[in-house]
Amino acid sequence: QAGEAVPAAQKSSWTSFLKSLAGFTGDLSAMTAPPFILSPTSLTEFPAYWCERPELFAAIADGKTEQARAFAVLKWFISTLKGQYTSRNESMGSEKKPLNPVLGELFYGYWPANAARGGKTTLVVEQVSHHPPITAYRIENLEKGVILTGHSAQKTSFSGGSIIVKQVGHATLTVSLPSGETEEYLITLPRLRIDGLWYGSPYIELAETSYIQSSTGWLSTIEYKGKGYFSGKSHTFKATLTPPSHVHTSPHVIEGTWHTTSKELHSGVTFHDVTSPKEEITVAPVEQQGEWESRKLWHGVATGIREGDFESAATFKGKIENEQRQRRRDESANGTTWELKHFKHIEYDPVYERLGKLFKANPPTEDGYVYLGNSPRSES
Ligand code: CLR
Repeated sequence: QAGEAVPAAQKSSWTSFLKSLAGFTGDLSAMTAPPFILSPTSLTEFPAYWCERPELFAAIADGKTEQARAFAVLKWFISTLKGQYTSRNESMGSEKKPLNPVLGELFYGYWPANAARGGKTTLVVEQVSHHPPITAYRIENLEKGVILTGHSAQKTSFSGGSIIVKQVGHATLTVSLPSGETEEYLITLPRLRIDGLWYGSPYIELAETSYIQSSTGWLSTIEYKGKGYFSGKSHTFKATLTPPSHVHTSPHVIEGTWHTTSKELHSGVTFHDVTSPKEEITVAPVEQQGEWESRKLWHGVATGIREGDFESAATFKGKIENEQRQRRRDESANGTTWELKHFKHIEYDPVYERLGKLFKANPPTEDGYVYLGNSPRSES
């Protein structure tokens, strides 16, 4: 039934939200939505999903051959999808509308070192643009020599009752080998469809194809299907890891559902299994955070949302927005621009250009963000 999951008092505001979506293209994050669908978490926290199984991230460095490392990268990537795309359903009952980060917003955290994964793994996130929203991130396990750098933006449209989200941006992963050489991987991102809107309980389905291209020539092609497609099950994928032309081994073919398990087609051996708990990132307590850190910055708003005090949430949100507007006005009056802390924008990402050619990436070039370092507040 329509609006089944919507609180009675918010049904009409949900309906008008859905109506305003029809024919809409662009930046969904700036749209006003009814309170029941608001999440207290900012989008700057989302890059943490890349590393909630830090041992799989670290294990990439343990691969003894080009093939073994490409295989490990694919396994780590597939194992992040459950967290990336279903965790709000698990923690809050449905997909929700995240807080729209402000320019310069930061999110820092880490996963502690242990024997299984070697060194500490750190995350640095910065909101590098507000209009349109773009989030840049860096994840490092320096002891293992595995580094992920990426940026994330979305283009949304509305079609057939669903929100279609094209992910703009990409990630690059580098592995420093004992030989001193560096292996690179270009990671592209799947398309999202947000279904269940009519009922007021949105959830994500992945669609189309994404790629992981290694500088060694190994290529993973990952196809996503939902209910009603090849297996009929939701969250289905098929990944094919193909060797470079000079290597004469047969490709690995993997099938399964990304939120549970998958198998290698020919051997029947389990490929990935995310039914065990993941490990959330460790973040400094709000009292110890700086002004620009996400949980500190949004604390008032998040508390309001969590406690159902939407008036107070709106007041705090209004303060943040006014302050932002004033900053932008001051900058244009002074002829200055906001300076990023950890990243520098580049028109063309050389890794994207070089590796994208190998599988005819579309688009053929993309911009990127180079990590500048400038370590955050140190955590121990
Ligand atoms: C951000 C990058 C992450 C993966 C990811 C997961 C969920 C996506 C999010 C990205 C972008 C913003 C998003 C969200 C789901 C819903 C939300 C598309 C791609 C939109 C802005 C809000 C929709 C509002 C309805 C739920 C009402 O690695």
